[in-house]
Amino acid sequence: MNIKELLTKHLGKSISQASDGETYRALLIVVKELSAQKEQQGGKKKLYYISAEFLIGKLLSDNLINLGIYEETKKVLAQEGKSLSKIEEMEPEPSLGNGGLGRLAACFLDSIATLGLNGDGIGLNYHLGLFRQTFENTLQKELPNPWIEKESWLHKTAVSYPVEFGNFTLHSRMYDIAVTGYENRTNKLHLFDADTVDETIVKDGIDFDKEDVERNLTLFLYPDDSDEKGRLLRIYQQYFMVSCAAQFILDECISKGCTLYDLADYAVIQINDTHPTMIIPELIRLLTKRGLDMDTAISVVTHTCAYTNHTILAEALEKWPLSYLKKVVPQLVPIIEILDDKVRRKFSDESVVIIDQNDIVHMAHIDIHYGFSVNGVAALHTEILKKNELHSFYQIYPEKFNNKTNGITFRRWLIHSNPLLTQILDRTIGQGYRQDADRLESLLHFRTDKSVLHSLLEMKQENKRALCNYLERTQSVTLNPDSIFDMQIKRLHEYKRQQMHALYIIDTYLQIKSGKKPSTPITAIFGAKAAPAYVIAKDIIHLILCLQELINHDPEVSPYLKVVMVENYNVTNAEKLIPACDISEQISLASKEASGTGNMKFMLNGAVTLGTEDGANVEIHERVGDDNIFIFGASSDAVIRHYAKADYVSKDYYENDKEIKAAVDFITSKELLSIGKEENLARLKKELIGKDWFMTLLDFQAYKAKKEEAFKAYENRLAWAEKMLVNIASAGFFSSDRTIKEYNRDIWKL
Ligand code: 26Y
Repeated sequence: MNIKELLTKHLGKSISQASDGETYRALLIVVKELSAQKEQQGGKKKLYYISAEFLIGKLLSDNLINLGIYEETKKVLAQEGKSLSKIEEMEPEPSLGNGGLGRLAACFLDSIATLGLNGDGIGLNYHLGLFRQTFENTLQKELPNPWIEKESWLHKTAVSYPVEFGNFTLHSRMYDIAVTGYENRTNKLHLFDADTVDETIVKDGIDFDKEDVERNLTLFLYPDDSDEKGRLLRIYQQYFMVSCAAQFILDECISKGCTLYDLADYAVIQINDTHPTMIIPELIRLLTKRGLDMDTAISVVTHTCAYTNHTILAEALEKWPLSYLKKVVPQLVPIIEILDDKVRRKFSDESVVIIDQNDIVHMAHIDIHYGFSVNGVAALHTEILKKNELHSFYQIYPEKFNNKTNGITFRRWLIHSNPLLTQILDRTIGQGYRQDADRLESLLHFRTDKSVLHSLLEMKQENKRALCNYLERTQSVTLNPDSIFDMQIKRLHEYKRQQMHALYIIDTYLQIKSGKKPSTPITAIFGAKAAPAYVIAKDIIHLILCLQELINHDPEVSPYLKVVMVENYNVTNAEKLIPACDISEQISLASKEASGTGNMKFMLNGAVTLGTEDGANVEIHERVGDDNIFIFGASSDAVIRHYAKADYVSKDYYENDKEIKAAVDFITSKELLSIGKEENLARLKKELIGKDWFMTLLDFQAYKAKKEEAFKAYENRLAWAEKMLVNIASAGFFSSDRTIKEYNRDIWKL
């Protein structure tokens, strides 16, 4: 049956008679059936990618693309008077992740299936994804973000496991989501849930009783961990996830003939950051219960588990008080004590222990001692791990350390989100790049081909117009598509330095007011959610929203400068924003952004990076060359030295640089205070002058100079188009297919 017949059969009427909602649900069922036909048994060894986050985003279009029926479906719907893009809008986004780490896991699942590898994801079925963000009176407000409807991508299975906590037992339920590769097999994302969870306990925004674990366990992605109850709940969630995962993995392996002694021949477990670390002691516990002696169990598990590190920020490296573990998962405590004891007998270095003198358990240390691989997510990041953060471990286990530079799936971030660019590529270099991203390089042959360069400029212009329409419709902001679209979209964090971008906007505002106007108008576009308890991050959002209010309503300034903060930044918004970007802001303090993956998405879509030598920016720079990227700021070595010597004093920069002083002082000017809240603005200003932990003021002038260079370069459109082309042509390396091939070659060996 073709797609039209399948849809008609499900609808029980013609497509033209069905509503968009009915058509969406029929498509969902048809796609689920087609995906299921591509499931494969087989392969003795299987990868289990365990992650607290899978930021999968909407699935309909990507599944249609991967099944090879996108164009046909679009055509059939059009013939029946329906628009596929309107039907896509019916789908709620599963926002089951915070940002980069969760989105990476989703890109990886796509690539694993696309490469035909035997690998599943395992995580939690959060009923409410990351909060929905609204802006009220220039402040962020958090609302519940439900995504599960009666008809959804979830398939309820019969699989259920008991999970024992200190004071009670919960029974899990496994739900599956099919992951279909591009013209290849279907794998699965297994999401564990508990039938007792009850959405009605959520009240007033995203508040709920944090102690009612039976009813709240899988309600939210990362409950607020600013208080002890929230932190305990995170441990409940993490143990629930890994205990289900361990039981499931052992069951699957045993059903294929595994004796448990040979577990590593059947399973490889990739631990995505430290959130799933407890799978190590849990597996050891289960193996000893099933008859292995302790040393053998430890050895088997060590040969099965591999760990990925995504951060060097101390506050994100998980450390749990032993007392928390005693309360939530007492059965793991004796095992963790044995693991610690073995380390202490072997090494005298206190910095590598598992349970430290203050009875704090260092989760990453469990992964490194009791896993066979440790990888960072970009070349620079891995080097910093080896040289600094994890240096003692690198000396003990040099053979475990390896780099896997992140990547993104081109199916979602090119074919789906930028059909105009996809057409240009198909036309100029053929479709081969869809399976083999390195072939994008052949676009370089057209570097001086004016018709190709013009078609790139037209593509960008058209995408900018579409974005203007979307923002007009959804946020009632009017933008000028002939201005430079300068974007910074990512989680709000001080190290990512949205505040530096905001200071630049203030500086430009003051310049315009004093008569110096930019030659090409600028539109600064932000998208960012701040963690609900992260006070300064919320203050930065407040500042940006106040600037938006002030600048966009000032007739003297707004023809040259506009500011927009997109509400509820998520995967769906990103898909609309990225294809319309000219300048990609990747301005983290060097050494702090492990990799970044937005930088790769922008490059692939023909934006030019304005960034520091940080994370994967370094590798982008290497590939596009000095002429096709704008790099500025202190090097990671210089930054690391500043931290070591504690010699950075932001106040000196504030006092000695008139422009910096004027911009910082403007945060509490009467103009901004008439819009915003004194408490928030004054707190942010004080932070910048008195602390500025991420050295905004240090890099401000270099940032400003480089940005002005970029704006100047934009005025020569044909030369700019060549920069776009080189960026697109050099993006092949950043395909997650390449990343996954490396994981498989060096770690998984499937
Ligand atoms: C401990 C808990 C509060 C926590 C929750 C989420 C800690 C960290 C995270 C998320 C981290 C994250 O998204 N890290 C990002 O991972 C990307 C994929 O590797 C990198 O590209 C990016 O640089 C890094 O910040």
